[in-house]
Amino acid sequence: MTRLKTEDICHIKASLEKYNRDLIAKTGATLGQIAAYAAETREEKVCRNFKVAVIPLTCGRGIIEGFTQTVASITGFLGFNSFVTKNTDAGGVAEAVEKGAEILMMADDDKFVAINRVTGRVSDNGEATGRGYAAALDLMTGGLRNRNVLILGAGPVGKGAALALARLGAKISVYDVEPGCSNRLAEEVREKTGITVRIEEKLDRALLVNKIIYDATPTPSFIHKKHITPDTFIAAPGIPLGVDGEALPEVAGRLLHDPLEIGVATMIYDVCRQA
Ligand code: 2YG
Repeated sequence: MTRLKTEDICHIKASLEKYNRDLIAKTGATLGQIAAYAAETREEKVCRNFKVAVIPLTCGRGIIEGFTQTVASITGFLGFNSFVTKNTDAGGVAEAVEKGAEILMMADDDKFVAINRVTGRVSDNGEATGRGYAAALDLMTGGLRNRNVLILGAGPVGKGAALALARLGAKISVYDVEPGCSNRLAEEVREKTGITVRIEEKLDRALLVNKIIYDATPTPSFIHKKHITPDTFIAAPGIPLGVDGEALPEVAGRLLHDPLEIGVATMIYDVCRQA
């Protein structure tokens, strides 16, 4: 999973209203409705009484300036009472509990999690992002049942996507630069859902044949104008964007891409939905 940079996220807080209107235009649903769909619940069944604490973690490569504030702005936008702890690490966890936060959110270099202290529910950003984008793609395309979807990238997000897309009834192909990763993803999807995933070995052919593309790779600018038709839809949770500058105007109205919003929204709905 790519490490975010401050410049990837510093615009988010000020543009959440516009981002939400853009989501409605593309999918017919708000950020909250997409997250509710992904968390298999409904907006009205999500308990907003929970207080959310976002805790900065200094381990590994350390703090990303603006990261915890941006996460808190997204959960705040969705109606949750949210704050960033003044303390970091263990002190931040203690402060969160002392201030009565039921939901703790924190990220080190490998994992970004949401924890509901009361119910014990945990949500992982990679899996939640995969599922959140699958839900948004289902809404944007008018329904993925029996539709071919090409997943690019068989990592945590691609796997979360594959499991969610299988549950939505899509016919899934997967391409990864490491064929072994594609095989492992296909194996796990078959074990968990019984669905067979097609393995694509030629990227260019796969991009020319498939109209619904799920880009879960950390690779920039490999989807070109020749791969885009008026029927092309792209879900691209990965940073940087796989669609190159020439292709972008051709698909902009049918492209879902954000550095944090859909993943964070799905995480908080995962851990706050009522049973
Ligand atoms: O607390 C902090 O500021 C830092 N410890 C946060 C570090 C986050 C590192 N992880 C990433 O940048 C991404 N994996 C986050 C999720 C990306 C969403 N697709």
